[in-house]
Amino acid sequence: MKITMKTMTFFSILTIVAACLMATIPTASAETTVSLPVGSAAPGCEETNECYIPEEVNVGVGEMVTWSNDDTAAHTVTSGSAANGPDGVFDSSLFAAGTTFSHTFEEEGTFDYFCMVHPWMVGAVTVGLAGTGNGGDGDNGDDTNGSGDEELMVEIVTGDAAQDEMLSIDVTFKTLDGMSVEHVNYDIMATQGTETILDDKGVHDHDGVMNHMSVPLPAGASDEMPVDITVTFNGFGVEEPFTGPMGQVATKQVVPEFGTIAMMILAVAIISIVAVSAKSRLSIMSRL
Ligand SMILES: [Cu+2]
Repeated sequence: MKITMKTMTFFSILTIVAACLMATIPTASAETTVSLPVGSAAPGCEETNECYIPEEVNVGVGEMVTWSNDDTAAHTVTSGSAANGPDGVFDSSLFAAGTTFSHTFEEEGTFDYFCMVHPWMVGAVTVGLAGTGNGGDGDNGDDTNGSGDEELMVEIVTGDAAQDEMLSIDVTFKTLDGMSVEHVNYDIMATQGTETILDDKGVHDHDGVMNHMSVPLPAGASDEMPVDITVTFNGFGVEEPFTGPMGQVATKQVVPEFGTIAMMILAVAIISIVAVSAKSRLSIMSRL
């Protein structure tokens, strides 16, 4: 009988040890990798849901996801959405081509994410066995923006983007009818490769037209070293709280080509018009 008791105690301890091992081993070893493929810095990958591959992954609580930047441009993996902005759950900030970013998910839920520089890049991580039952509802909340009638256009015009010269960036806000707007608040960031060349936060623009100058460019803008400009709209008003659609992001990529066409493009500057709307998703039109 005593032997049995000892045996039972022994097995209870074994069971506890085994339970601990089972609880920790899968957590430590599970890893999911998502690729940021070549070309995702240009719009188009969203048409086949291949800006992050795979676009959606499912992991257990405590598991890690690693994003591998297999592109030639820097990107971010930022929780939230382009429409509503970062939600603060995780953020890689800019990470360079050929590097990785990892995040361990400790809570159940569905976590949408996007690239701050290229907001057409979107993906989602669902955490927990219950999977789709928890967290995100798959609706990124256009309905929470309330005043869906305000439509704004951001015109981003850049000057010559040569090495060691400052890049001039004119930002003009207008309505879709071309009417000027007042008291616009926004953040503007520009990057080239891994370098941040302009980062102005909390800009207040009382007549809707503003010029920004970057630091001297590390390199002339090219296909390999494009300049990415991101404008995040923070609402209308002179004092907080600001009103109107907030957190919308407009982006422009400056890639002057060298050659005959490039000379013309550089001479007239490159104009890109991005419609920012609370109702519709970002639509991007280019105009030379
Ligand atoms: Cu990106």
